[in-house]
Amino acid sequence: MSTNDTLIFFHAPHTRSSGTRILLEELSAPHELHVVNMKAGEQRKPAYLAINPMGKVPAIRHRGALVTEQAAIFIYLADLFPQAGLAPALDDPLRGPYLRWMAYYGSCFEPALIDRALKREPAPPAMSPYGDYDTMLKTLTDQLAKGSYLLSGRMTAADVLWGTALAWTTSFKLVPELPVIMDYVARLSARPAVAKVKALDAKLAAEHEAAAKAAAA
Ligand SMILES: N[C@@H](CCC(=O)N[C@@H](CS)C(=O)NCC(=O)O)C(=O)O
Repeated sequence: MSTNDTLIFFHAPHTRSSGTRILLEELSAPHELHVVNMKAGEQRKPAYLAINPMGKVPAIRHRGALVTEQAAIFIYLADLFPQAGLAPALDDPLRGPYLRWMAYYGSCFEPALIDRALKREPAPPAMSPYGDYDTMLKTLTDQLAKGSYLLSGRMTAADVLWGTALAWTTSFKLVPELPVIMDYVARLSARPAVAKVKALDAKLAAEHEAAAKAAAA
């Protein structure tokens, strides 16, 4: 039975929320899964818009509060389960860089990616939140080149975010398959949590596909 303390996770298979699902696995975080069937357009229906007015996943609800935006969700969850060791503590010198790379994802990487995907003329570098695409990417790859993980030797929740994001963005050819990126993606993709979520998501996606076919018949 759900209580105010139940962690509710709103998820659709094969979307950005799959990364959150991987993090929940990595954290061994007990949660209640609420599946949003995007094939049926549930994300734009009143029931889901009442939860997240943006109509987007991932979203979580915990202790009466809604958390959206991957970076915020990742920071929140990794702090909520400190025993998993995926969040540098507040007084850890790595806390600042950890937050930096979480925020970089949403404020630099994603806007750059969407401009590139849509072949849009980017804003002038001084006005753009990410400067220019090449500088944005080089800043990231220079960091990745320093060690196995974003914060060198230590894997954190930021790697779960970036590992999943770079896996789909390289496969969509939005990010070049540079060795430094592909090595990182391979390292993070080899984790058991990723295989587990892949299988769970494949099952969910098949159910949504079958429901869509049945509705159309
Ligand atoms: N800014 C959001 C973006 C989330 C997002 O774009 N989610 C997509 C799935 S990959 C979505 O829910 N799309 C549904 C829609 O807009 O209809 C975040 O970082 O969490």
